[in-house]
Amino acid sequence: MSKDYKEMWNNLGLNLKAHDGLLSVLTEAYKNIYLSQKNRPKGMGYFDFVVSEVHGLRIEELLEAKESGRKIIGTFCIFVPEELVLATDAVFIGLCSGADIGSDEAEKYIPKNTCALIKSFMGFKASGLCPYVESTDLIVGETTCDGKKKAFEIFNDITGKVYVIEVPNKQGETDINLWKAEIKKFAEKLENLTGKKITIEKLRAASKIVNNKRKALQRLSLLRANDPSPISGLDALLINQISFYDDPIRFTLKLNELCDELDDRVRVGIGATKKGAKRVLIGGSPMAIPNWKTHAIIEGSGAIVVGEEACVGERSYRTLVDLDNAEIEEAYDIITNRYISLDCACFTPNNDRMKNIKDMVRTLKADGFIHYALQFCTPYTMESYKAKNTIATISLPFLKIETDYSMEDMGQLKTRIEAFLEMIKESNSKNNSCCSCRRK
Ligand code: BJ8
Repeated sequence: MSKDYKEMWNNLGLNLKAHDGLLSVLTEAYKNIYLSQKNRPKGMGYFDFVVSEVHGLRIEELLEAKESGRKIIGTFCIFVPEELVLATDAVFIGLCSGADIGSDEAEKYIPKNTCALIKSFMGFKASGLCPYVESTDLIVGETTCDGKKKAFEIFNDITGKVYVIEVPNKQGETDINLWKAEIKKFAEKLENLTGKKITIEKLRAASKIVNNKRKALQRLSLLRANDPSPISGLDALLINQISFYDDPIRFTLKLNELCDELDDRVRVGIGATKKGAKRVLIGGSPMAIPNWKTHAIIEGSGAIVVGEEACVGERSYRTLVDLDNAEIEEAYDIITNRYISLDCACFTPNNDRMKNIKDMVRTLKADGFIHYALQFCTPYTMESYKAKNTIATISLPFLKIETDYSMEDMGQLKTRIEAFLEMIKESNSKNNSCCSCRRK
């Protein structure tokens, strides 16, 4: 950290002792997992800095924004339209939910057998460890899964600032109508909170900012299709995680600068691993910061993660919102359609996800697919069945893992992942090292 932020944290009501403990664990983990990587692109320096200031400078920026009259909107899900938030000149922030923190405290409110993501955000708040939650003016929840739906009721009891949007379970006409009404209700909520009217001009400007961020993330994603990939999966995952809480304009600029450097690396053949390293696509439950566990095991075993078929990944930036020629009512339709077309496992059926998995395998030239689900995450653990069948149609090695944020199963996961990488090796040699047939 560039300076002492104790006074700021104290004013936010954090538990300073526990918070110091959290920061020292995170700093150590970051050193071991990230800074120990060899031959990282220079442009990662910016993202290392952002991580080092995650509870410092960025919080200071949010408090300054509040001071100047802007509102801070916290979210946990990519169904919350960032465009609407920015159109009211508010700040959009993804909240902490990726660490095994305060589980004992969280279990005073929610059952033990709850997914790690929900437990984490309850634990962060209940233990006084999240300066983001304390900085927000509004926290937006959603009805995507039963766990979140019920947890947000309790979260509102604790924080008093949760607003829940209803996400339909299907994607038919009646669901689209319901979703559009929800989007408009949310827009009204934002207008009332900020005192700023959402006009078409403001929406267009906001969607440009968000689209530019998504385009930069798409550019990063495509660069990983190269062999060797010019960036590690760990670094790419980190960038995706940071995209949820950094200033979007600055983030886009820095990411495009990094992609320029990655273009150069591709031109001269510099990669994060040697050419020919086994390429893994991972998909399923979101990996919120600082959940780096599975990537660390895969890359520590000599393979490379070439894509995340997840919300912290492709699902968040796959599609854009084009409002250039739209008037206000049509703009709401475009936003409605864009978000209800997300291929989250909360939908039934969710066939688009299967098609998207195959597309990602092909585009990123993956040698194997790991389906990753958090324990007790019913939508993704259930959907692993369909994902497995989908992957079987292209004869690609498949591995299903269920885990949480603790380190207890590290050894077991490592053994299973190493066996999976062996399976890829055998499968590749059986196919005369030519697996391009699978990627069609
Ligand atoms: S759009 S994946 S961010 S809902 S991991 S809390 S689903 S039990 S996070 Fe999600 Fe939005 Fe969908 Fe993405 Fe429930 Fe599963 Fe926990 Fe989850």
